[in-house]
Amino acid sequence: MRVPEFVPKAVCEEILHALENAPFDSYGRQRVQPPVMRFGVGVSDHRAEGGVAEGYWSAVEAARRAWQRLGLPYDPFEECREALSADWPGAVAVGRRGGREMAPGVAREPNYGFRVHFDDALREFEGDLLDATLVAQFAFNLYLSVPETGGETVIWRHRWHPRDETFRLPQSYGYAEGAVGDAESVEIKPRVAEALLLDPRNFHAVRAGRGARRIALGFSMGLTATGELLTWG
Ligand SMILES: O=C(O)CCC(=O)C(=O)O
Ligand SMILES: [Fe+2]
Repeated sequence: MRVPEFVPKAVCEEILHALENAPFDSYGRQRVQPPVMRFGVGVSDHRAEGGVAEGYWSAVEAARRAWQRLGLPYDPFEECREALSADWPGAVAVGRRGGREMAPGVAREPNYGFRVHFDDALREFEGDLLDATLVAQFAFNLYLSVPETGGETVIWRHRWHPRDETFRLPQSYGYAEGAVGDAESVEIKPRVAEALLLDPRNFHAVRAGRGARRIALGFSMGLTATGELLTWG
């Protein structure tokens, strides 16, 4: 689903301006190659024995303070949740695990792209990641800055199958392009202020871009068995 001007362009510009000089870190350099920069915390970097490492919670707290230091007069992730609420009859809230609120999301900068991969909380974690049963998942992206050339998001009509593991790149989150073979695909050239919601179980990738930074606010979303939309980073 593509939603043009999901939040007003001026709001996107303001968030981008606040992030322009912010200290981005990189995702784990072994797992994520080519490197992707991020501001904020994502739970995928804090997996331990099928669960969530204790260090995630201190990283969530540190990220909350880092976002506050940007001095924006609102919480950008709350703006996104409010915009989602406008079209959703149930609650839209940050998910909890063991009663503790997860990270609200992350600003990601995959200037060199993301490899072919999928995201699925049900496969990545043992049992329920959140204090809820998820019946569907989405990946949410709100684009703040996009490259002049490249930077496309590609989504394939292909979901994980055990034989895909022969294409797994060693130590990486990603797969060689052969995993998707000649599956049907759609290529999206993101626009500023546009939101993209995709089913992250479909294999997807981001192509390298040139000419400008590719910065998006991103979070995972789950639809619960009781009709709530829960978000996490
Ligand atoms: O940046 C994008 O367009 C997609 C990034 C991605 O892999 C995701 O949202 O799961
Ligand atoms: Fe992804």
